[in-house]
Parts: sequence; structure tokens; C-alpha cells
Amino acid sequence: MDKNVELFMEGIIQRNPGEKEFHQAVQEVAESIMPFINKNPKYKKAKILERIAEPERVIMFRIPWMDDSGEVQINRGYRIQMNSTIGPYKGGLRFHPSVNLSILKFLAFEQVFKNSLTTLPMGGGKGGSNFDPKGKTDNEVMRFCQSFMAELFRHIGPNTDVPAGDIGVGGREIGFLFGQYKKIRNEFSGILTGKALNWGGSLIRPEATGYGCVYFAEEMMKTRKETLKGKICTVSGSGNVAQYTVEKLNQLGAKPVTLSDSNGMIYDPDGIDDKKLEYVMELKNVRRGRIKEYAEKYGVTYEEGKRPWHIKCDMAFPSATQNEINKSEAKKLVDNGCTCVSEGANMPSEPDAINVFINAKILYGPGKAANAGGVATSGLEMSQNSLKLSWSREEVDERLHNIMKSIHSSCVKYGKEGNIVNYVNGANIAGFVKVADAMLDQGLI
Ligand code: NDP
Ligand code: 2IT
Repeated sequence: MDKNVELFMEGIIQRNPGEKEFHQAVQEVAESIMPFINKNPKYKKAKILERIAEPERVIMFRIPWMDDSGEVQINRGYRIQMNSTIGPYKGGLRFHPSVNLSILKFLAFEQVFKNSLTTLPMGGGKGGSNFDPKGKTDNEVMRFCQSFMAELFRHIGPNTDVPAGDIGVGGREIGFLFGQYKKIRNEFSGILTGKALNWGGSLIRPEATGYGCVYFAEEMMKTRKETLKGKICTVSGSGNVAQYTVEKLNQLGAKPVTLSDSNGMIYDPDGIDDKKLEYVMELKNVRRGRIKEYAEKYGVTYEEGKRPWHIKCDMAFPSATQNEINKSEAKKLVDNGCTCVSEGANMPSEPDAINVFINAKILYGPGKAANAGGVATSGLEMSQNSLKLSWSREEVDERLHNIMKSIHSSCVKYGKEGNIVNYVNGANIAGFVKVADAMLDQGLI
């Protein structure tokens, strides 16, 4: 490791003990940025990298609520307000039992660079709780969301901090959270994105992360004069991002063949077509069942406890969670002929896996670039809320598509190495420059 990165990481590890996901995310960025900073001493002198890795504010709070049997439950809530230099804090809320400070700080840190790449005026934040929505009734989820917002409301606002969904937070949860905010503040304003259409939401926001991730893959493939037509694609997860990744892959003539959840994966060599996707959406979004049922319904393979990376494919779309591709899985993908990985999830590839992709010179689009379509469309939802207007499906989709093309161009601008593009360096440097320059403009903040 570069000596400067090593010294910098020593400080990070000392100040943030035990936060391994946060260390991982910061180190990846530091490795990309350090050579750039060394060539541009103004950033070094102002200690921008050190400042950018320190959250502006961390909020942690108690969430007491009562379950259906009358028992008191206590969860922990968080909001990491990481950086507001180029706009209000913006980023999702995650409800998952694994949620802790390290995971939310890594996500908030990534969000700063991602939001900068979108071209829209959004700072970075992330929040959530160790609450597990699985197996809870709608009433329990509602009471939890109300208690969560009973504290969060004082820290957010349309010009301060605008949360949205992430793992475990979809339309249902955003509805309960919005209702509670409106009641406490007596104010109808765009304090969350991912709202339903009839109370301030935007068309295409549910689709945006998956669609954007496929648009990004399309741009990467164009650099090698390739299209998605006929490409066999592995997809992990089966939630919001995975579902709309599959939908867009089908629209572009590719063939998605896998999906997964935390219990296992299904492999459907004939392809997960629109009809089967409709079944998945009903299974996951309405019945909230397990992906195993897909295998039973369509008579295909189900592998308990497995992830899909051993299945032969041309392109891979990790869309479940962090660190879901390790080094040997990355090798397997490359050995099987996979030439493109576009990350719908945040930090799904372990550092060793990323090295495998980069060394093999395949097209590797890191999450902060490839999945930025979700937050970008949240930005479009905020614009529509401010204008008190709603744009058509076509208009939002076209804006999303153009933003993904522009993110791709920024990655090429900053990541070109000879005749290949290092999208990791490209995304990190492009995301950094905009925020760093704004921090220089605004003085010691
Ligand atoms: P959902 O909650 O809709 O779906 C998550 C999916 O991933 C589920 O299938 C879930 O399985 C699986 N999963 C979650 N945690 C794990 C785990 N620890 N191990 C194995 N499988 C797991 O979330 P999203 O689709 O919204 O989010 C997926 C990823 O995309 C996350 O990394 C998120 O940060 C990222 N992302 C989301 C955006 C958005 O707009 N929603 C925007 C940008 C990135 P199970 O049901 O069994 O838990
Ligand atoms: O990781 C992400 O970019 C999100 N979960 C979406 C954030 C948002 O504000 O739409």
C-alpha cells in the first residue's frame, strides 16, 4: 500500500475503532484519490480527505415501540449527516438487523461521492435502524416507523436532510414515515423521496436504481462496441433494485437467469421473463415470501445458502448487499467469461474481488457510479416537489438516462488509463473534485 494511504488509514482506524465496513469504503477512495491529491496540493493543504472522512454530525437515538402481543420492543435509530457542502444531506434509510454505525457510516461516505456524480445539488447522508421488518405485521411496521420519525423529524427537512428508502425500506415504510412527519410538524413538504404518486412521488423512482444500473452497463459495453442483446446475466437479491434490473435487462434483449435472497438463490436457464418477474414482484412486495417459492412454481434449481456467482454468465448485477462477492467468486465469474459487472448494491464486491476484476480488465462499474440512478431520480422527485409539478414517465426516464450517460462520461474523463477505463478511480476522483472544490470555496467548515 502507498505510504500516504497507510498513514491516513492508521488515523481512520484509530478514530473509528472496529468499524470495518467504514474502513473498507474509506480505503478504496483514499487509494484512488491520494495520487490525485499529491498532484493537486491545494486539497492536501486544506486536509480535504481528512475532513471528508469525518461525518458533519452523527445522530443515534432510542426507538421504543409495542408489538402486536403488547410487549415493549426497543431498537436503535441512526442518521449520519456526512457532508452538506453541495446540497442538503440526501440518502436512504436501511432497516435490517445487521445495521450498525460502521455500515451506516460506510453508506453515508459512499453517498457523498455518488450524489456528487449525479450532477444534482445533493449532499450525502444515510440512516436506519437494526429493526427487522421480516415477519412483522403492517401494524407493527407502522408503529415502529412512527416511533422512528418521532425522533428523526427534528433533524430533517426539505432544505436540511431528505431521507429515502434502502434495504427494508420501501413504499410502505416511506408512507408511514411521511404520515408521522406531517402530523408532528403540521406541514406537507418533500421531506422524503420514494413517495407514492398521489402524495408527491415521482414516476420512475421505484424503477430508477435498477434501470440506471442497466443503463450504466450499456454505456460501459458501448466502449467495447458491445450491446446487451442476448447476454446471459446473473442478478443477486430479489428486492427493489434486483426486480427493476431484471425488467430493464428483458427490455434490452438480455437474459437474466438468477435471483436470490438471504436464504438462497434460484437459477432459471430459460430466463426470468416479464411474466415470471410479475410473479416475483407479487411474491416479494405483497406476500413478502422467500425466493425458494419461485423454484417450486417454475420447476427450476434452488440452492440453499448460495449466491449466484458460480453460474456461467456474460454480465453480473450484484443487487443485494455489501461484500456479497469475494475473491474466489470474482475469479469464478471471470473464468466463466463474465466481461461486465455493474453494481446495483452498495459495495457488493470485497476489495480482493475488485482487484480480480481490474486485473482481468473487464468492465467493472462500482456502486457509487452504477447505482446512482436511484438517488438521482430522488433528486428529480425533489425538483418536482419544489416546482409543485409532476413530469411524465418519459421525461423522468430520459433525464435518468442522460444522468447515467453523464456519470459514465465523468468516470471516463477521470479514469482513463491508456485504452481502458478504471471506473473505480474515475468515480472516486470525479465525485471528489466537485465536493472538494466546494469545500475550498466555503472555508473551514
Ligand atoms: P430490498 O430490501 O428491496 O431488497 C434487498 C434484497 O437483498 C432482498 O432480496 C434481500 O433478501 C437481499 N439481502 C439483503 N441483505 C442481505 C444479506 N445480508 N445477505 C443476503 N441477501 C441480502 O433493498 P434494495 O433492493 O433497495 O437494496 C439492495 C441494494 O441496493 C442495497 O445494497 C442498497 O444499499 C442498494 N441500493 C438501493 C437503492 C434504492 O433506491 N433502493 C439505491 C442504490 C443502491 P432478504 O429479503 O432475504 O433479506
Ligand atoms: O444507496 C442509495 O443511493 C439509496 N438507497 C437511495 C438514496 C436516495 O436518497 O434515493
